[in-house]
Amino acid sequence: MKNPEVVMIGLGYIGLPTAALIAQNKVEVFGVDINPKVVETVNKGEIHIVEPELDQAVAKAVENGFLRAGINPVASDTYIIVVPTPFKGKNEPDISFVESATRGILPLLKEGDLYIIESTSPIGTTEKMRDLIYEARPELKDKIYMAYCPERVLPGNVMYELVHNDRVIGGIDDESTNKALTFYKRFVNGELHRTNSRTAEMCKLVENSSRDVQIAFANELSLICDKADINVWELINLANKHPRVNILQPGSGVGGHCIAVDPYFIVSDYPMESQIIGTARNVNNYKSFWCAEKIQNAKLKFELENRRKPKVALMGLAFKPNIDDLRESPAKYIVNKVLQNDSNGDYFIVEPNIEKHNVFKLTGVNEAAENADIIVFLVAHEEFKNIELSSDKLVLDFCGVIK
Ligand code: SAJ
Repeated sequence: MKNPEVVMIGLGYIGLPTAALIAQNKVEVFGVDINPKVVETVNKGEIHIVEPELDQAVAKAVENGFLRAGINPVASDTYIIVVPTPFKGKNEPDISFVESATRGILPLLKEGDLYIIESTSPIGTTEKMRDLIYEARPELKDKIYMAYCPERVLPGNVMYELVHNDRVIGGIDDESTNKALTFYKRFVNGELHRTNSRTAEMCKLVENSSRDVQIAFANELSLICDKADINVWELINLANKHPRVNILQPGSGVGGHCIAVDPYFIVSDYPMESQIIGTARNVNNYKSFWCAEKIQNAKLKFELENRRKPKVALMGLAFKPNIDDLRESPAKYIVNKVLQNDSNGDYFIVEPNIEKHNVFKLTGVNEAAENADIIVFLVAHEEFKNIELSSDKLVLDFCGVIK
């Protein structure tokens, strides 16, 4: 069998859509994943993650013979590393998956190959991998091209954004940057911006940290306004009428696998210098804890006033509005915390974007809203915006559903 033009290592939320996009352009891609189930699913032309339009893209690419998958890498001209970079210990980035993916292709590398890392990585990772490769294969020194090229796609809109977003491309030298740029030009319509690998690594971390800091500002305002008896939604709306002010929205915390995670890559390596970035993480984490406390207090108050326990509707489990993704979700954290403290309570748990959950018994939106005494909005899903609420209900709106 002919060698594929591209080997994609890691078939997750970014690797699989990227592999499908490249294959759609009639370029042969071989996807690699350590999970045999993922490999089997992809080879059947099916997908193991939720992302609009990805199912058709993978089905077509596999049917047309441009995408196949395996457990071990095969020889190619371009290798793209899109594996997870989790944490070890206390918020310390763990690049061992990037390292083992790199070691896996060491024997396959040859002069002229292009090696790209897309995984979110601490500063200096690409240079570390360059040193690792040169040490094991000294004859390849300065003879392969290496670059860091982060993605910046929004879950739920990945297939569109992969093509249309601008990208930052940072090589270990100018030739590498040029080679990577020529490669991405074949699939990306957005502008491609040249830099070095360290700046590209930092750029990815800074984009998400910047959003985290801005959300922390909004969340901090929500705590202050709660004490000061000011409607934070009205306040932000009014402040944003200023031509140079653009405050984001407070919520029940910050979730997902990017914004709540990437700032720690900076904080862990530059703890003294990253005071604001670290504090923003703490503020956003504290916001979820504060919401759980607010719910407890509202329940106790209701019980004292009515001499019975309230029925509580907990509205939303996803990590942000209008998606079904519960990973790293502040809403789910709050629901768990509330239930932990009161396992005999009467709760309706609502998540309109999923049908069934293996831990939580789910209730429909209207049924919960009609029967609960206290209604807590944890996620601003569209389905919640038109609920008719009778005036006897106590509402805790942490994400501006009612405003
Ligand atoms: N959130 C707020 N208030 C806001 C906006 C968001 O509380 O005003 C919360 C959301 O509810 C959610 C969290 O922040 O819990 C993150 O949601 P998000 O929509 O801001 O971002 P993600 O995590 O879905 O995707 C981000 C994006 N990064 C930026 O917008 C800078 C995306 O472009 C990145 O590609 C992605 O992270 C990633 O993979 O790094």
